[in-house]
Amino acid sequence: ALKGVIFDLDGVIADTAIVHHAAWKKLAAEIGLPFDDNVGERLKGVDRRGSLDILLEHAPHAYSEDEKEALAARKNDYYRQQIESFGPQNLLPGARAAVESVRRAGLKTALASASRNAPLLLERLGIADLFDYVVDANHISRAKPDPEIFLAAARGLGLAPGECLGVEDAAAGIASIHSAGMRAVGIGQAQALAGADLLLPDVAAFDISRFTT
Ligand code: G16
Ligand code: MG
Repeated sequence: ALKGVIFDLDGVIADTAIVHHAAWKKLAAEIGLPFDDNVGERLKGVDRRGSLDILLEHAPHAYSEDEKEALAARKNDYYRQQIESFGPQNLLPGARAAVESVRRAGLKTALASASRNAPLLLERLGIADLFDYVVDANHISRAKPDPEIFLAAARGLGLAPGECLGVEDAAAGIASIHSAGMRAVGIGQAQALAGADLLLPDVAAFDISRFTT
């Protein structure tokens, strides 16, 4: 039976997918690289360095390690500037209610975020106490689509992967959930989420009774 739900943060709970997107787009323009929605979609859920590598796929020349470090730091500065002013108003509509409904149904809740900024965001959004366990990029060594982060979340909840459900807005996240041996709920319209077991337009449409009855 289902005993826990593991939520992604950016794009599921927090309205930050658009902020990451804008920061990468700004960086791409500055260094003269193409950036369209297709690239934007591929970056979702992928960690900072992995995202940069995708962005640089079409770069006309190679970048040194130091240059890559600097570019990743620059993108993070743009992102941080935006979330500096974040508060509970930046939760996605229905996000708090969705997590609370899971708790009320007697299930455990965890957060699995590829972001190193997750602790700051959780604090700003005022939702840290909604989760029984939190795993972010600071705790793991292999990024989504590797299953490590969702497996760590299940372990933290004291549950078997098969007892958990993952909720994600990114293709890399759905892949991570599935390789962890969990069922996946996709949030959004993207073609890239077609592999999800259930696809919902937004987190407000998440209804835990669909899985418990
Ligand atoms: C998020 C975003 C990604 C972002 C990644 C790393 O993951 O979806 O777009 O690149 O975190 O973020 P940072 O640069 O803040 O460490 P998630 O898993 O919460 O969707
Ligand atoms: Mg996400």
